[in-house]
Amino acid sequence: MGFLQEGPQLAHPWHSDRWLHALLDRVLPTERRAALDADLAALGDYAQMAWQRASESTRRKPVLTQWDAWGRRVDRIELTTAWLEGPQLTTRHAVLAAGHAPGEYARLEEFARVYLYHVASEFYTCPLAMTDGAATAIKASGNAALIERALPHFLSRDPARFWLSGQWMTENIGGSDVSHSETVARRDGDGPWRLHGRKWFSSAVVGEAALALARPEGAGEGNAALALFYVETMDGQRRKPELIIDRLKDKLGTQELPTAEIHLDGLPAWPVGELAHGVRQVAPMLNVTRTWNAVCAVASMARAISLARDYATRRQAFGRPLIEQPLHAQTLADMQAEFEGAFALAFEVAQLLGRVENGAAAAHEATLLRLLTPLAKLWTGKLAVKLCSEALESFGGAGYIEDTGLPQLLRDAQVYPIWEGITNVLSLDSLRALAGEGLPALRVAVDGWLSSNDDAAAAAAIAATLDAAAAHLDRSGADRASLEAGARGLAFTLARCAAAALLARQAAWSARSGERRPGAALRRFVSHGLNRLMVSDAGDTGLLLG
Ligand code: MFK
Repeated sequence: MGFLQEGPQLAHPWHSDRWLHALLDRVLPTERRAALDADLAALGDYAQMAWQRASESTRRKPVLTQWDAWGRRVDRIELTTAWLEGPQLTTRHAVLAAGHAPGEYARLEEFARVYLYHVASEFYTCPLAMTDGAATAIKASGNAALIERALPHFLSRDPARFWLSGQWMTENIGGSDVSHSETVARRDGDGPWRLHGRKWFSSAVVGEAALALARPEGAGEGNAALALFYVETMDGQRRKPELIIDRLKDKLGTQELPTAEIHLDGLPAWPVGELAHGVRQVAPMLNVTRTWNAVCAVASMARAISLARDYATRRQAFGRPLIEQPLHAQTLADMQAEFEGAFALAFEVAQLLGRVENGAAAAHEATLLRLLTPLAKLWTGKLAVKLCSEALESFGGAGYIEDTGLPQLLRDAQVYPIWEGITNVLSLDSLRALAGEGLPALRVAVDGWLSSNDDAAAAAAIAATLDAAAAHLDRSGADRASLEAGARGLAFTLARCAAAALLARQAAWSARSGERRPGAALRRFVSHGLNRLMVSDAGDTGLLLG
């Protein structure tokens, strides 16, 4: 046998993660920090076991069986092992319950768990995100009956009581634009509301509940006439016959996740709030699932970089390990700095969410959260694809070979910019947030994050870029078309400014104990540039597309 290359080893995702350690050490009171350790270590153990298991087994996908041998409609879905383990594992480690516990740190403690668990979960985190979002939207609705009925299941620490919830919005006619949704809610006299229609992407179809947009019969056109309904899918052990699974989607990635096309044929439903303005009512859910999207995107980046870095110590080329090759090292360090910025921003959103929900936020922080949520989602989604692609390339040909487990990272990452609103839709959403006091709130926050900063060059770059963003907004503000055309560039610019200021805060804190690494991440991140503003000539755009 000739030369055999050693494959990459996965370092323990919790014990080896200096960013999460540093964040939790900086933010959490000592006793809360200590209480978290056992859950995080266990989720890290699970992630390492799952990586090992995946490398030793053939990949499986969920299988839908629609009819049994005797012709009975069953719509049974066989799940992968990680999915079967999901309820037990996540209730034992209180992944969702932690986020809804009282106290301003609840969301940070939840998302630390999510970050460590996500890649190993095979996207069981998707329905968990929706369940979290459904719990949040139902709480926000103030609907006492639904709160009492659903939340003890959604937030249970007991797998036997635990329910997953879906989010049924997308229809053939609209993904980003739900205003033409065709699902109708009908009511016979005093009987229950019943939903009739077709939902085109149902990611948690194995769940026990869902929140669904539907148009009450006779209500007008447009999205204001849509209402938000709560449904339950199971009748004891059997799926309700009014919920029909047409087929599972054949997707580029997230293949363990059984995303389905479904028909609702009179499924009983309860209004969550008033019988209109369903989009407004579902918004708290969207903002929570977008935070999950950002944290999960960062988790995928962490995995890709961890493997690429490890491999660079094991692979020799041109007489030395890859990590000693200047250009390879430069490439990995560039990835690292971008990842650290994304990590800082995603977890800032998680902390803000906890503070706002628990009444511990400063005056500007609710507005800041509204702005940073779409920014974090859209920027981390794009970055995950870029970094996972770069990580695969750092393995050369091996990165393109299925049974290394590496291509899956890239395929899965491609979902982050798509799910929960594509980059352009999220960029437009950030304009909604900027229409109020979004930019002033960001400036107040950035000033606070930079208060102990000693990197004058970074502070100057951030200030100059925020000024440029403000000038850009002033210039294009009155012209909606040019404001929208530049929304993506503006969103990336603001996300990068926020991330740089957050890196500066972490660097200043770490420098106190002589830790110089975060300062290097800040310098490298800023050197990649903060300004991504794009002002393009509308006439040229027309010519190019003509
Ligand atoms: C592992 C990772 C975990 C992630 C889980 C992923 C699961 C993946 C499954 C899916 O992808 S499910 C499909 C997700 N679909 C979307 O995310 C839809 C994308 N489209 C949008 O986001 C649109 O912006 C949206 C449909 C929400 C609204 O578009 P419209 O119809 O133009 O809304 P409009 O009229 O501007 O807003 C209606 C109301 O909602 C307004 O409030 P008012 O009624 O009080 O005026 C808005 O201010 C409010 N609103 C909209 N977005 C909001 C919001 N409020 C707060 N936060 C927001 N983000």
